[in-house]
Amino acid sequence: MRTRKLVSWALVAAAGAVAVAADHSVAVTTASDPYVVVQASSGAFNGSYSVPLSSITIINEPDMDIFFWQAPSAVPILDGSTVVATLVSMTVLSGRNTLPDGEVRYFIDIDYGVVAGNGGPGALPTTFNLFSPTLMFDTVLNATALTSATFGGSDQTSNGITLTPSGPGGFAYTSLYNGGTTYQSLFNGTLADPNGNSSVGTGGPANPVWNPIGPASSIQALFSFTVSAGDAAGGTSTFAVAPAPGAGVLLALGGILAGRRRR
Ligand SMILES: [Ca+2]
Repeated sequence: MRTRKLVSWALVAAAGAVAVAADHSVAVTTASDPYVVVQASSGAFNGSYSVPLSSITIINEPDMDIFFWQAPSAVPILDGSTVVATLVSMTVLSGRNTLPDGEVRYFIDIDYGVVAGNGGPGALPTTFNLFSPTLMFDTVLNATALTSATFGGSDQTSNGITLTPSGPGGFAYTSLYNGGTTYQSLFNGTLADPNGNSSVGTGGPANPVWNPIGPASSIQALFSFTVSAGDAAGGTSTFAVAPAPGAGVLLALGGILAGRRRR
């Protein structure tokens, strides 16, 4: 108990940014800096909003590492003094959690809403890129992963709405691991409704399952899409990685007792 407390204090002292070298008795989880990046572009205007790691809530405990940021209010995304778009709301929760049975999970949860700029005289659409942090951790040798997400929008200008995916491969949502390998891409169809004050939306997959991905040491998620001028869009997602049952748990906990307790 005493040793674990000391290690935990060492993590806090390192501000959660630098891994404590070569002590594999405790899992070390870190998040990239900046923690969140939101980009918006419309016509000739490009804006970006970044959340530095120093401004988020970080909790390091033996059983968990939590990284949390929530937009305190609507945030304008600016190009100089021009408002390109608005980040209406956003919450990004990530980290390491230990379930009651001792299983360790790494996860990134995202929840956000945006409104496209009105586009000026040409009423141009706005393209958004929302990047989660990269969450880094001690390698899980036999990892499994799961993604679930929703994506949609609503017309705010009484002339219908169009949501066009614009991420890698033409998808609106992508979950990545190990620095760039795609785990899952979701939402590759344009969502549109020509009617005023209409809403469009989709979710997927309907029944997410854990799939084996081999060794994993980092995860990230991103949304990329284009919204018709002045309209709203939003989404939610969960991306989780856990050891395959009966395999990685021993490595994660560094002891065989936990394995014997598994039913
Ligand atoms: Ca519209």
